[in-house]
Amino acid sequence: MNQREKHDRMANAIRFLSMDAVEKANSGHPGLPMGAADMATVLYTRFMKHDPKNPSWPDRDRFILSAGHGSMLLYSLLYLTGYEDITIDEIKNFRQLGSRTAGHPEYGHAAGIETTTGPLGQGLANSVGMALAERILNARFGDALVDHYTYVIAGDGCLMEGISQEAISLAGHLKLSKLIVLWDDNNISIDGPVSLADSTDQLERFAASGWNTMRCDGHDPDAIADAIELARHSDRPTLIACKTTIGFGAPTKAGTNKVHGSPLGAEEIAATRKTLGWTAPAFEVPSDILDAWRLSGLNAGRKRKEWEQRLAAAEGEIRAEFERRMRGELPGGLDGMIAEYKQKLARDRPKVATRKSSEMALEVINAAVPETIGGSADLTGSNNTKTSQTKPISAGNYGERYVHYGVREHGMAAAMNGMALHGGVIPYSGTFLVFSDYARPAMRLASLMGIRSIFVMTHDSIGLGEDGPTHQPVEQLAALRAIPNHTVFRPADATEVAECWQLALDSAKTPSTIALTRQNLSAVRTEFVEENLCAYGAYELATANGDAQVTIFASGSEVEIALAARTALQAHGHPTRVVSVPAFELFEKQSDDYKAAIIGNAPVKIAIEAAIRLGWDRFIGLDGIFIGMTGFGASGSIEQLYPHFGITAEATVKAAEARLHKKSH
Ligand SMILES: Cc1ncc(C[n+]2csc(CCOP(=O)(O)OP(=O)(O)O)c2C)c(N)n1
Repeated sequence: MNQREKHDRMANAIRFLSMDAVEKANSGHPGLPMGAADMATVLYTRFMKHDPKNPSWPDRDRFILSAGHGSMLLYSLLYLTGYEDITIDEIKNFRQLGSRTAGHPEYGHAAGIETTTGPLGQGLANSVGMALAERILNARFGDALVDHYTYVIAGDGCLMEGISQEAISLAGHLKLSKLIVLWDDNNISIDGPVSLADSTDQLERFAASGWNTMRCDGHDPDAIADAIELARHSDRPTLIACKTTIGFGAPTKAGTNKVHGSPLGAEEIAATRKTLGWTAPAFEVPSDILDAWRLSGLNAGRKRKEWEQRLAAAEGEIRAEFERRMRGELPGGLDGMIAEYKQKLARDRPKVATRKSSEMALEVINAAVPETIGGSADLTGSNNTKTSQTKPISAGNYGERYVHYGVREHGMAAAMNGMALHGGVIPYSGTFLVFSDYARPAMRLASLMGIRSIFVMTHDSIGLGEDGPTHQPVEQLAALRAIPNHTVFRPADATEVAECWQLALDSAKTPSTIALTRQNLSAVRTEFVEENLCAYGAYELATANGDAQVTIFASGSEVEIALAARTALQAHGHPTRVVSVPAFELFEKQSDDYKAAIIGNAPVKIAIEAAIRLGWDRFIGLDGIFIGMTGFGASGSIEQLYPHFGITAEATVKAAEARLHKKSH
């Protein structure tokens, strides 16, 4: 068998595993794996630095199948190269409940799945963060420990998605030259030919965004290899347009949308076996071909051994720091520094916006935690995400700690996810809370994957004032609270901000949103308590001077309104307690007894949040009083807006007393 025949048979192993698995599952996408099999075979057998036996080795090349619907391509590669997580039984159980081989690649299901893909374009945007994290760690730890490529296979769909432009323009700007994207240029998407909906010259577009671009025949292994080799030496990220035929080998369906997302059917599969000269039954890979694949995995693994020697030879402190960062463990000193900082806050009681107190907390954190990488989507001065330790990262200068993401919220959030997935860095970055809508698909994926991306969302209510309703979030808090495995923090003062940051950093498997104000807030936590009270999600901030007639629950900027209302109500003879609610999700994790005690049984329950009611019934019940927003905000000063929308201590007192009056009659 000559080299070309061997390549063809190795690629055909991917094709048949994929079409047979889709056929058995009776659902899935055979077209992409069949079309991209040659690209993937060249990449994995000639270039990929990976070790199937030690799959999470930190300096492995990252491979991202951005076109996640082609998941059988990835599963086939992992099985063939010898990843233990993906056995032939897993391939046979493709798409079945409980299998590792889910419909789309799910991060955490199996080693070798570097990120969850499926929403098109996300993987491509993650890859930018991975390639950036690689450069950041390389600048810190040197070529001996960190020096790898990030490879992507993207489809037409990934390139049509808007997020792709944010991703590629950021990558081009930062000259992430170790990022190599293989575009499965097959002219077909679901509705039919791509020409139905798009006539972009993709190479021109990428070139205009600062990329190196090439074309090749995506079924010619040597042409693909030559292109990848050139790309590896480029000073810019590279797009290789690999011209392919979707469903390559299927005699009647190849090259059409019929092969995109449904099983080929027994007849077409039999005909494909004939066309490609494949005699092995379903799920059997001829032993010489499986051996060749396994050998490629073994050979690739040698690079890991060399790397381990370099790590062993590294200076003890550097090695320990590298290993700590890659484990995702925070440095030991942080908790002590936060406790000390909280003591200072209890003394100073600063009256500042929580966005400002976030900056103050970050000043402490960034000094103690060298792996935090800050940023903003062009709102640095508003988000207060930059501290004295963080200088801008730029092309060729990756040793710094601040990313100017540009006006690219979605690309930013997805790149942050890529950084978190890469490991060794902890990304946090900001925009206005209302624009979380622009970042939300990536925020949702951070939650689904269970990774530590920290989203700083400032200007968190009508309190931002004059910019008006386009900029004033009303439903965003509820919308973010609706995402499973996502903690939405809304701290009320500088102490709560410090505690929320500590919780966000400690939470390695849950992403966080920290909602912060533009306006100044008084300190509501005036005594030093070492314990992190925000960890309870909701806690009693002020007790009632007697059997509580009223409980007021509030978050963030509305806590001080709640406290003022309490003072007035108590002066009128109505014992009132105030519960601060910095994080709904953490409250739900407490014991039933704790939750019952916090909710309490005051006859009147009120919640105050300058946002919609959704979610607050959990605290106040269906008949509780909600002081907040019922529609969009308005342009005006904060002094006008809060009274205009009835979010004041006076309105709270009035509503409480009216209800108490009614109850006593
Ligand atoms: C954000 C998003 N929108 C829509 C889809 C549904 N979808 C899955 S694949 C696909 C077409 C993709 O075409 P292409 O990338 O060319 O893949 P190919 O047909 O070559 O397999 C669409 C619209 C999706 N997965 N993600």
